[in-house]
Amino acid sequence: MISSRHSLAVILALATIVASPAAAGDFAAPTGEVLLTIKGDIAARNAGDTLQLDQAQLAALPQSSFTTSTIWTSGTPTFSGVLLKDLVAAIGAKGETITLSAANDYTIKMPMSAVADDAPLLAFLMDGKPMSLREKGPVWMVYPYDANESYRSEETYSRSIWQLTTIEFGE
Ligand SMILES: Nc1nc2c(c(=O)[nH]1)N[C@H]1C(S)=C(S)[C@@H](COP(=O)(O)O)O[C@H]1N2
Ligand SMILES: [Mo]
Repeated sequence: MISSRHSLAVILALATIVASPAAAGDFAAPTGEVLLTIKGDIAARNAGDTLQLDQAQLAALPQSSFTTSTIWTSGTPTFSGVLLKDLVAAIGAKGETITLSAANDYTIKMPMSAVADDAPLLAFLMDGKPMSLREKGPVWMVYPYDANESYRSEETYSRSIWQLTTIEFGE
């Protein structure tokens, strides 16, 4: 028979385990093609100082999607993937500045403060399908341009980096 004091201790211990967020760092090595490499001030790593993510690992993070026209596509595609804010939370990323780089050497910097609740989205599906390099994939950072006039700005267009390969968190 467990004493009530012991039961309380067990309950408190279990409650502590349940309340702790999943430890950042819980990422196995990618088994598929690496779509994103993340560097800098991050708590989760699986390849030296960096975190490499394949599509299955991106799909295992919290998923979001929105439907919007863009100045680069026709119609109103639905983009699905991981909100940058959810990636930041999942991997314990910190720092003032985010530097994003593409396969074609295009690079942009944005402040961490520009990571909003609704955008940007690291999209890896358009209308439910992976995007080829020609279609600006495999990862395209997009905004819900139709939903908010402030997203139809040159600053946001310049941040809409396609063929995104690398994200670095830092000063
Ligand atoms: N990978 C990649 N993404 C990019 C760019 C680029 O050159 N390469 N140009 C950016 C800039 S500065 C803007 S304004 C828009 C340009 O879109 P446009 O080439 O259709 O004018 O995409 C952004 N995303
Ligand atoms: Mo631009």
